[in-house]
Amino acid sequence: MTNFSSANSAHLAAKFRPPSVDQVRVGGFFGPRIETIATTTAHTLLDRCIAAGMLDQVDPDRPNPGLRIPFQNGNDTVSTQMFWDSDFGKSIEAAAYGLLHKPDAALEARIDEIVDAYGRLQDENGYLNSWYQRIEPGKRWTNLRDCHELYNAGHLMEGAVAYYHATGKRRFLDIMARYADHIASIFGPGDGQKRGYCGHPEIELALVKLGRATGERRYLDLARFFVDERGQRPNGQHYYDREARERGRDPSDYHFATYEYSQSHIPVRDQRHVVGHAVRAAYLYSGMADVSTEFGDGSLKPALETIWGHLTDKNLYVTGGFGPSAHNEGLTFDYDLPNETAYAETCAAVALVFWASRMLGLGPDRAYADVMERALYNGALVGLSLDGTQFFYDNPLESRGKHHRWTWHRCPCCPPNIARLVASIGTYLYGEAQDEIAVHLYCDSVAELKTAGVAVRIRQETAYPVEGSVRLTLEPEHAAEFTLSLRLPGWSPQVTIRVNGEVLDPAGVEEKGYAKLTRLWQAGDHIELEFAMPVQRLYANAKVGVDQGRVALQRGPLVYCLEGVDNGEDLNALVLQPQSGFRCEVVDGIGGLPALVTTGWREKSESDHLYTLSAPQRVPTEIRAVPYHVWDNRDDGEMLVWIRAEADQ
Ligand code: FUB
Ligand code: ZN
Repeated sequence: MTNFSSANSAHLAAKFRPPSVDQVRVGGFFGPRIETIATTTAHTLLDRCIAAGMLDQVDPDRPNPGLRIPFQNGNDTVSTQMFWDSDFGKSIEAAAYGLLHKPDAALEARIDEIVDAYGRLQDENGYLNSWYQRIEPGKRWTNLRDCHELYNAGHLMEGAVAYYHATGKRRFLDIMARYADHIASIFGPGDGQKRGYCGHPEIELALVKLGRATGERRYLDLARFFVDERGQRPNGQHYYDREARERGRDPSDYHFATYEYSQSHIPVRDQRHVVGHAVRAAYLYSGMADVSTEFGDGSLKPALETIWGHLTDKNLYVTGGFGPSAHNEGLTFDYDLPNETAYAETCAAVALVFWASRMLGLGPDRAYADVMERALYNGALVGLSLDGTQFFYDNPLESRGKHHRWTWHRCPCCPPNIARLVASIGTYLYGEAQDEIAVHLYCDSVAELKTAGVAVRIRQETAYPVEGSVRLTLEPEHAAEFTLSLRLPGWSPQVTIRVNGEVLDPAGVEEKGYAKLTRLWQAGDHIELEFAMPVQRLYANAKVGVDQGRVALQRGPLVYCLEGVDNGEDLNALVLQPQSGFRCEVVDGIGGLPALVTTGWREKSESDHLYTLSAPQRVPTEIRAVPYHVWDNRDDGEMLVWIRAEADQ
């Protein structure tokens, strides 16, 4: 067993850290979703991972499955994958959060079996990767650019930390700490060490989690090494060029043509644009933000803040998804936000939640929390069906009726990613600092936090996001002075704050979109927040050609869409009237959220001719919108986010 100093030891000085998942008990809107993950999705993920052959690949005592090439036998699900360890890692992580919500001995036993297989697979020296140990032995650390070796390690580390927090069992954590120590012996600035880093960022943020869970600074140092080294040219040579030559390959023979694909084209501190593969990008920026927080390293901030602006001002879908192109699963050019062909991978929106939450490590700032909430409730959550068994990979904002969730995929990255995010949502609600607690998201919940040396229980009572009222009750173990920072969502045009019944002027206490309340807090103190939650019409910048003449509907954090099941066919024949109001309506099968109903027009052509000299006639009709993330949970049909709208005069 590895010896660790005490967890959260003082030398890991950071500003705001998220609470661990076990500190926040979540009910309300996310409660039933977590329950579904705990009781259904967690088992489904393990079932499907194992059915795909992952345990055969990992377990050294099972027959070696060997290299199975996708499509060779006409079935693209029959393939071994070099990133399978990551899918197992994420599935274990999701299941671990499920265990925190609801103990399940059978689920725990299944995880133990997988952990045991990894334990038996692990090399004497600590190395652990089922692909390079069983499928392609002899090729370790030869192709960091393409082969996910450190990415896999990162996801297994995250799974190990989650499982440790959920069960207190050390085995998986010890296995992964040993592997991290081995990685630290291979990679670094020392003589004979490799100055490489993964083509798919992930290990950086995972090492920070491992460092926080174990209290070991060396894991943070390794995370910082990988961040610092990315895109450098030691001795005038990019690491990926060098390793390609060492493999006997021409570095210019690269499918994605540019190292922008993996955000390793230039050193990270020099980067100013969001580029390349979307998930890689947001994972990298998450790691950079973590390193910046943990080391108090302000030199990463200009890059992080400018890249953030470039994403959110020019490249983000209204759903919080990003990366329009299937070719590179990522970015193309500014304002390129096609709707029907949007790739907007579920993992990218999940990763944006990770990144935004880590930007909050530097201090409460609504610019990040608002985007975190947008990505969470829309572009990410859409990836998981209400029954917890079906998953979206790509997320168009318009469909002619043929786009549906699938059961499994030969690249099953999204299902465990959205499941682990939702099941761990409690950690995204808060930030804890030395003398401040930040409330970033609202959801009915009870949190056991700590600040100013005092344990503080915070109870949130709310029907958010159905309604905009939230009541928070504080129970510090004894009276203590600290700051409570409450996010005032940017979408709300009117906010009321009452502390112990007394109304406060939000403008008098607001800083970067948070109400900062500093006082001697006593048990029973309560705060009531009222966020006006009108239905809002959002317009896209004129440079987004495809959205002109159209609006997206939003109420609170939820972006809405039209579905064929409510509105019939030809959703593009529907037009919203200017000024017409909306009423909320209960509709079955959309997770208890309100549908929005208004009066609009349906356009009808006079004849069946393709072109005529007269415009289609407009007939009044009812238009019903439902939250985007619940679409495709009922009957098949069209879907549309950007709705044609007659402009206000
Ligand atoms: O490569 C691993 C994962 O699979 C990526 O994060 C996703 O974009 C998908 O390509
Ligand atoms: Zn994915």
